[in-house]
Amino acid sequence: MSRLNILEFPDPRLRRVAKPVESVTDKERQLAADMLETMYASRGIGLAATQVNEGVRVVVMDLSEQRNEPRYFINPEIIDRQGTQACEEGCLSVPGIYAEVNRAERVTVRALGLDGEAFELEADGLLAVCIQHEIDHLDGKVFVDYLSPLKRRMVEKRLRKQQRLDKAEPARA
Ligand code: K1U
Ligand code: ZN
Repeated sequence: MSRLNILEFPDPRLRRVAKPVESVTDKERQLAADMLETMYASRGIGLAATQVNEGVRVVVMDLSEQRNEPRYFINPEIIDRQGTQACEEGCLSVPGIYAEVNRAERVTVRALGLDGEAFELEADGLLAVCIQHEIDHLDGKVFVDYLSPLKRRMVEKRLRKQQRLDKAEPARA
């Protein structure tokens, strides 16, 4: 397994719409394993292939406390949504920024697993939020798109400053 580089907002590559996987092969399984390692190393609960500059519809997640219940979604689609909820979101591509976003409260997602078999999952709470957040990534959307223009400009300014500081003094490994 290897750790992948996570693109950071406002990188234009985060705006690309990912292509469906035609058939699930070892290539997709290897990508999913590398994405999972990257997500765990970054202390995230989800990661979409777009964020690691791979243009395919692959998502990994793990919301368990022990970080031992990985979930894989290939070609995920929301087939039903109900209610609304406001949830504080973060994003590994927008480091250090958290903001409340309105999402559906409950969703039903249809996807393929790593074995290529279709499955459906009903989700609510943080799992529902995370699924919607990750599918947005596959469609080239980032959670800051839901913020007001003023808040979004503030986020962009803060990130530009942080990126300048990181360039001047890269974090030691
Ligand atoms: O897609 C990503 O960038 C991963 C993102 C997923 C996510 C978290 C929270 C709400 C929606 C989507 C993260 O993992 S951010 C880091 C994190 O672990 C976290 C942040 C806020 C609440 C819970 C977890
Ligand atoms: Zn994200």
